[in-house]
Amino acid sequence: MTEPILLSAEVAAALAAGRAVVALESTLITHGLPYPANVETALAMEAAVRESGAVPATIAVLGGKITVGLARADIERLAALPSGTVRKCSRRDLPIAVGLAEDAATTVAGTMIIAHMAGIRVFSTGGIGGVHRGAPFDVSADLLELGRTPVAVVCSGAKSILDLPLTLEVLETQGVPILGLGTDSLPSFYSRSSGLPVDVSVATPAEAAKVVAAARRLGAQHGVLLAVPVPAKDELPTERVEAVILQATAEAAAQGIHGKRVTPFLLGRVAELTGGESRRANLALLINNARVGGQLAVALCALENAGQRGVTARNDDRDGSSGPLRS
Ligand code: PSU
Ligand code: MN
Repeated sequence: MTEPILLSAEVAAALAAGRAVVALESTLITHGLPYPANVETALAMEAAVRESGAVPATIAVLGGKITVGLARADIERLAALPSGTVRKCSRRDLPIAVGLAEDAATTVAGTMIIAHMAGIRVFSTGGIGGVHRGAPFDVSADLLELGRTPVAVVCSGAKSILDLPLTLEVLETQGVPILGLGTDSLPSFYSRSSGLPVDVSVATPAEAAKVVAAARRLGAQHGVLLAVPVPAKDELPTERVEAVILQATAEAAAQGIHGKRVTPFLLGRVAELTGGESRRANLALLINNARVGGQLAVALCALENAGQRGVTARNDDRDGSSGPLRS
């Protein structure tokens, strides 16, 4: 007995035909961005995936049903719900949301789990969770999920609300390769570089696809991270962001905010304190990551379809019995 998944007709058809599909998360809609920027961004990300030739699959739990490929009306409904009324759904929340027939928005971890259940190999988002500054036991379940679920996650690193050096240590322990698209350095969300190294720089999404395909051939049970810097024209200066983050982190501590509320609180405060500037960078990188995710998914399909033809051809040669001219 396994939990059924509701797939949209378009996503079901794409998966059945072996075409490229990119998963998108829903926590950024309910807890990451304010209304109406959240709806606009979610729809713009779907459009960017399509422009790359892939099919978008925004994921959430709706009335307890695991849903892959939200309709526009579903996205609009989730986006307009008052913040705090939708469960933020990471790994431990999934049985609660499904068992109690709730609406829930999936985090990076929650989205990876469902994408993998549905057979989707690529997922695009903005920033992953990490290890919190000054609270090294507050390790996002996203990092552990990357260590246990084979989905490629396209992101702009993690926000520097987090302790990025410790975040990299946990990813190393979890066995997660980190690829930088056109960069040697881990991006820090609003800024193109954190100064910390990635494992390897790849020139194109197609080169990243070679690593993702190899991980699959190796039977890897872990994810791969493709880190993509925010487009240069939309970058925010590191110093500007840092001052705001220190203030927001201090406020969270003073107000006794903890657990799953920490990240949404910090995201909200940083957005308030940097105003429109941070929003522009945020939207630009989300849409760019959706486009890159589409390119990665398309390249992965091309590689693996070519690989399958290669295997068939060799088998044909060996048994010498097939091929149109031989019958
Ligand atoms: N970072 C962002 N924007 C977000 C999130 C993180 O810049 O919207 C969301 C993602 O859904 C991520 C989650 O999976 O927050 C991490 O929450 P936590 O730190 O509680 O694990
Ligand atoms: Mn946490």
